[in-house]
Amino acid sequence: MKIERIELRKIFLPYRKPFETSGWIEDGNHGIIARIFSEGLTGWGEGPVGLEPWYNEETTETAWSIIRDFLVPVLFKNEISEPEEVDKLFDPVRGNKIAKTALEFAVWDIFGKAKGLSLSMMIGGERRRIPVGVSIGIQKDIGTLLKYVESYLREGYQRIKIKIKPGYDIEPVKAIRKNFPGIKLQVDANSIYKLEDSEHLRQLDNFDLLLIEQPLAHDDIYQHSKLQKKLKTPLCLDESITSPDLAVFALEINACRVINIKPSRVGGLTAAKKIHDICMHRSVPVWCGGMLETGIGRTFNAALASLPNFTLPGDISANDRYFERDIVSNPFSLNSDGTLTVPDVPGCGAVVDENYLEKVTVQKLEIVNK
Ligand code: OSB
Ligand code: MG
Repeated sequence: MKIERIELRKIFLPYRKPFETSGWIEDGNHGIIARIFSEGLTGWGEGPVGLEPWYNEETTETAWSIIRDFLVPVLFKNEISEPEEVDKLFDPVRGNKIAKTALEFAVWDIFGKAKGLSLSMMIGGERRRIPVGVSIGIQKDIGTLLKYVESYLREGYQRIKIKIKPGYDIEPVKAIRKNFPGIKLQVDANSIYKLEDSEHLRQLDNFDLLLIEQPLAHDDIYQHSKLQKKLKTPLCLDESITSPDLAVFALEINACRVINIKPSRVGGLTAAKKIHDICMHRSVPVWCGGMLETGIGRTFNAALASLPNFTLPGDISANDRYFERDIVSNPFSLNSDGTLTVPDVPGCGAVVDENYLEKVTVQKLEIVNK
């Protein structure tokens, strides 16, 4: 397949309420939506990049220029016969995984449509429904947090993840455990702690957490292995695992016992599936994280989570948990058993509301393959 034309958009889609982590606050999705055209078909992709480099090194501006100046030319130059080839074609461009994801996703979508296969079928997914939870940002006080936990549990979500930071970690966890003793609960620190905080973090062992996500530096693996030795609770890496090779490294040195796989953090579905396979082979459970994606990116995460080793509930909530109005007209809704249904139509399954997409577009660029 030869890509004939690519349309890029920067968007701003506001969240229902700002999302706060240990290190930053996000007011909405400032990501990049890519659309590719070939042989009368169209493929959609999303690079859920932040406006500022607080999660990883990328920003909306850097992703935009990397896509425009380096990744689009690669797609235009090469005839693609399978979507798995894109990961390798992009390899000479170092890092910039979220930028790569925007186009990699779009290629998967267009191939799915061309072959008449859903993404889940193309990658070997087995589950029709995937278990899901909610990631709750830092709240102004524990009372407010408990209200959110209560309402998400009432909606039927299978597990709760809360963001933690120094001064807002042991107490919120203790309060949730006291009020909701049996629930599946986990925490995410987004790299705010140091190895010297081991004794402090050890208190979390008292609350039967599923896991502690990314307590130490975003690019560290070794110190996590030291911390894991001191804790009973499994560590789970997010930020640190940017490639299949780093997943192998982390598991070899016991830096974690669980991996959060986000396709956008590793450059797309091909690398994400590789990490899934590596973990399955070693009997290490995985779950699908999220980057507060629009309804486009969310379909790719859901397809990934239909693979057999995604045994823990993912951060793939219904669209209305994030947005008042999404840019798709077929949002996910939560099934009564706390699952989402994996799309089973050709491609990613997102039906884009093009009028609304136009309204939330901040900048648009069309590039033709001449
Ligand atoms: O660390 O998992 C994270 C959102 C933005 C950036 C990083 C993270 C998150 C989340 C929310 O935790 C996941 C979601 O619901 O999409
Ligand atoms: Mg995380």
